[in-house]
Amino acid sequence: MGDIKKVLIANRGEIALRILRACREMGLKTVAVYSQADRDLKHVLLADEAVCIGPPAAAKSYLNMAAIISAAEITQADAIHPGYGFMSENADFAESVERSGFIFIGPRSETIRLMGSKTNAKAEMIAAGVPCVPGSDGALPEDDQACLEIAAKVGYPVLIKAASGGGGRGMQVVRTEEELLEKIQIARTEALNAFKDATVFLEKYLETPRHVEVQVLADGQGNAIHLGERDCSMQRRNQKVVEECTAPGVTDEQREEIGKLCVEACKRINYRGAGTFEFLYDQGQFYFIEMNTRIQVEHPVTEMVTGVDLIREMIRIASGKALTKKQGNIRMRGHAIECRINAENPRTFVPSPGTITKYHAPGGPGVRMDTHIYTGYRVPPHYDSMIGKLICWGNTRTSAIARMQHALSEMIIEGIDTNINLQKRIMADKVFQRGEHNIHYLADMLAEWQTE
Ligand code: MV4
Repeated sequence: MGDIKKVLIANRGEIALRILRACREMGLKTVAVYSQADRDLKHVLLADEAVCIGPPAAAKSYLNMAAIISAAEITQADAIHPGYGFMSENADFAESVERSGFIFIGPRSETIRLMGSKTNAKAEMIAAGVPCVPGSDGALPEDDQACLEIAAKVGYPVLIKAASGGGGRGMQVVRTEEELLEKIQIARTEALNAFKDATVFLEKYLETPRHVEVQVLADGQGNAIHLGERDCSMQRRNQKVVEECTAPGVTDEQREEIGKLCVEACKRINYRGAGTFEFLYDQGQFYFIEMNTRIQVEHPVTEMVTGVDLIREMIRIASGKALTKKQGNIRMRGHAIECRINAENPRTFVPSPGTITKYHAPGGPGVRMDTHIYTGYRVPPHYDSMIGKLICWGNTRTSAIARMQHALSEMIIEGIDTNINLQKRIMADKVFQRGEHNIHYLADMLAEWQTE
């Protein structure tokens, strides 16, 4: 592992700007790579160097490994930060980056590959003592009778998942024995089409869990710490809408217990970088589902509560430095909430690209707006509709919500449709305010609003 003097940012939008800012604070040079649709991105204008890597379609630019590695060669970058999405969890990309002589700011490619297999990831967690959802403990066999026996033992309802899946695609809920075998077939076909791998496994289906995830940092030199948990239950169609740190109802004792287990798991797989352990949280119990080996969209809420700059830590770790922070240095202070700001139609949720004719940022104490937008910026139609994240901190969850409500009403975005009103309604919702929502709540709430 060598020195890092120049970082290539292999991403776009707010996270590219976030990474650029961290680099500047660390005295590192930056290289922006951008598609033809992204010449006017804020971080492209601010970077020391910028390289166009291809046409607007992500497949031909931000997902083009050769173009990105060539840009690193031309600019003599030392390291590549993948951000989230795009190539951030592509083990082949991480491997190519390192084989080309650059530092991948993230885990070793073998770790990304290991966690990409949900069955292998679960086996590691079980070995490390991390609680998992009861299930088939590995791939379902071909034999029908064996599958029926496994499901009967786990108990209905069960959920069939793709081993190479993740993020919720291609799952099948099975409520009775009669439908098990056909649903396994459907799941296998979908998994093969979506992930080129027909391997599926089975778990007990939890009906109304919350989504709680634990943030970790590890240096690949035997040191690992956790930075508490986030609740990401307010979501629609597997897209998170609101996230918060800490999770309502999780006690300091529970945090310490689950955090310790995640740290153990990191040490077991010799994890390196920032990572997230995803759990379903049901009746006060944690059940591991998958591990994300990248920085996540919602990382700022953890930063606001712990005071740790996660992007900075990722870069430090990638340059071979050992973790300086010990678990005892990490204190959870207050509460932070993030509202994702999307350019979308408020009724249909269809993306709403176009020119932002007016932008006024919210501000004040405990208010952080992570965004690349500005007045006159044109939101291109080719990418994700998220254009920013509003993060508010407070001493208590109640004061964080109040601050968020004021910040949302202060923010002005004109020229495109946004979900700001949806966020205002969520913040004013009594069930959310009590912290009693689960992963199905937003869909139910939206259905009710439709009929009002
Ligand atoms: C589950 C589940 C219920 N029971 N597993 C969806 C995304 C993928 N990461 C795992 N997912 C789920 N796994 C069992 N055994 C419910 C979901 C789920 C979900 C989880 C987290 C956040 C949002 C979700 C939305 C629908 C379903």
